[in-house]
Amino acid sequence: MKDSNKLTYKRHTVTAALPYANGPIHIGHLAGVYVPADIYVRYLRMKGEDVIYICGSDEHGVPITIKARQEGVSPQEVVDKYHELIKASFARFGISFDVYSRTSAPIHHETAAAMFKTIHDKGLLVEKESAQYYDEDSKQFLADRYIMGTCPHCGYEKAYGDQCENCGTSLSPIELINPRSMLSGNKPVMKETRHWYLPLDRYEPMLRSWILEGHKEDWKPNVYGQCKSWIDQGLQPRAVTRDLDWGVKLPLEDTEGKVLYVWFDAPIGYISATREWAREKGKDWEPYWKDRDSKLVHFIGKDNIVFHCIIFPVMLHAEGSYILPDNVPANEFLNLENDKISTSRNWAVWLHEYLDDFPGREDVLRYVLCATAPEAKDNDFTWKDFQARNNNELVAIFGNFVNRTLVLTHKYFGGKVPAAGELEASDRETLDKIRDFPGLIGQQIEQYRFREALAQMMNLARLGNRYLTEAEPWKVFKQDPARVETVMNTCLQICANLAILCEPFLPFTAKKLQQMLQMEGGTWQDGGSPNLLSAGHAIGQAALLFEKVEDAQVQAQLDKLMKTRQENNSQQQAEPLKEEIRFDDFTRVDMRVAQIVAAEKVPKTKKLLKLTVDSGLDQRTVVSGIAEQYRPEDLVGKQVVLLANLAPRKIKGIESHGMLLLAEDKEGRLVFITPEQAMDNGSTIS
Ligand code: B3M
Ligand code: ZN
Repeated sequence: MKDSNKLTYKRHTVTAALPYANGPIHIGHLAGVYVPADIYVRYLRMKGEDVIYICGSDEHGVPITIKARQEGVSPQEVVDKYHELIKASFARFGISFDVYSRTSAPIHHETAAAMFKTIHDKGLLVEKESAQYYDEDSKQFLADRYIMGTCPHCGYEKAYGDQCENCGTSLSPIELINPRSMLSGNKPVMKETRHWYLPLDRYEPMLRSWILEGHKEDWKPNVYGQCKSWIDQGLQPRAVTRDLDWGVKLPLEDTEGKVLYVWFDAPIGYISATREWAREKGKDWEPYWKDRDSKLVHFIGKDNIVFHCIIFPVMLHAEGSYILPDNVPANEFLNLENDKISTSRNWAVWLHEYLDDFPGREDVLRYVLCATAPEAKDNDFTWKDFQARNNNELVAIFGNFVNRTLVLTHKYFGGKVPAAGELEASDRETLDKIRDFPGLIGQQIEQYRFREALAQMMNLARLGNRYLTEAEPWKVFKQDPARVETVMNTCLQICANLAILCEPFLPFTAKKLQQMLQMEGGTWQDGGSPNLLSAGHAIGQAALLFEKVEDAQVQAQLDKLMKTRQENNSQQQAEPLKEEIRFDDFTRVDMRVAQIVAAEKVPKTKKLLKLTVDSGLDQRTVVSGIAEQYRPEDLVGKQVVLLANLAPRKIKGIESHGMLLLAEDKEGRLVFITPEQAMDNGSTIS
């Protein structure tokens, strides 16, 4: 099972998560998925590897039908609009997909239906009748998201059929009190319907040996950890069909009104996109998916891990003729100015807007997103940091070195590369170091450590900058022009190396620099050579590679965000005041300073944490719906406010003794109320 340490592959199949075609691309998507994947494939191509980079729009699923309903247009109109916008902005940004397809394409419907049929005909799906909610007015079964009702756990009246957004509990529609259809507003009725399930439980041994034993070392800890917890919790059969009229129709008799579940069809989109590419290029798609010498890598965000590590591999394995992914380098999330990126709150930097606001500066964003990529933990994008990285790193180091080198070459040698004379120790040392860079950078890229790889690339520019500053050709030229010939030759070789080795990260810059040096782009193996430009070669004019980002530009972006924040706030009125109470009503409430001493996630819920708190009176268990805002490990030691005399109640089978106080805004952001200074646990609050 263990293919992961294999050193040579014949070809690489690299996929990037298919974005939902219900909104534009933002920096969170880019930093998490598309920029790292693009660096990876550009590097492989430069090494001469056979690689395809696959993506496309994910155009099915309930969020798209809901959006269409809200806007009063058809789902096809929704996806047409965003597919074009997304595709164009990726292209402008230099994301070098070999194909950008879409799941509403006929080739995808055909591929997905065939995959389902094969698995079905092998008898590997389980068919089950069950009662589900049906809206008699609109004559359709209701997706979980189309049913609203009162949460049985917290009493929130606008809970969805799959989850209560208030307390975070995952729900099934039948648990809702007072269910109503979001299509008609009526009470839905229960009606029998037939669905097909992928029995994930039967694949547990295969998943254990493939992932838990086979990929312990090479998968990222966040990815491995999530897989392990899913498998350890016990896998359940998963319905892979839905009663819906938007999606891939089932290729079976008598299944009118049924489509494939969006998470069944979407990953097959990678395969259909490959087929589309092969058809256009006159190639064979199958080796990329079926040959054991092909290395399949999925770039995704952390919320997609289970689908790419468990469900899709089980589908591929069940079908029988496919390889499984070699790695799934999932990233964590990027925040913006200390706040979660959110499409609905418009809290984002949208790619198409950035490209309009900063023309010709694609690489600056690529650089900053790679340098701050949330590889191991969530990270924050700020415009100040964007400016600082541009001005202090790209301009001051990379750009400055290249510019000084080109200007001096024109000044002293009429724009011709001077020949290197006798080498001094410092020259030799520098040239020796250059040789190591392709290996150093490549090694990091191959291990999906793109931040480190980028830092290494910048070290090459730093090396050049330092060498030039120390050699001081401007002081030496008068007495010893021959020495300056050697120095400038070395600097030019470093520039030429940068023009090659920066390409995966900064493709536009690489092009520009190659033009300035009048050189052809090289292969990765050409990098490291101290002889990329031969003596006498004429270089072009020096132009600035990077320009400063001015305060006013940063301010304009911050103003834009400020405006969004104000708009969001003005749309929100504060909750109305509750009825008046008397002082002794209040004194019956016993609140204490307490401290969290242990925290863990409640299995199978998205939002719940099980906390052990020291109340000063006892140690007790409190279940709290904060798992999306806080990581368990960050909470231990925190002092909080405990509502201590609340009657115990059972949440997800765990008895919760009291409640922790949090402030919540209209957007559902939650923050703890904490004592302003450390206090003894058990201190009273009044
Ligand atoms: N469209 C979800 C997402 O964008 C989904 C990815 C599909 S990958 C096959 O998070
Ligand atoms: Zn609830």
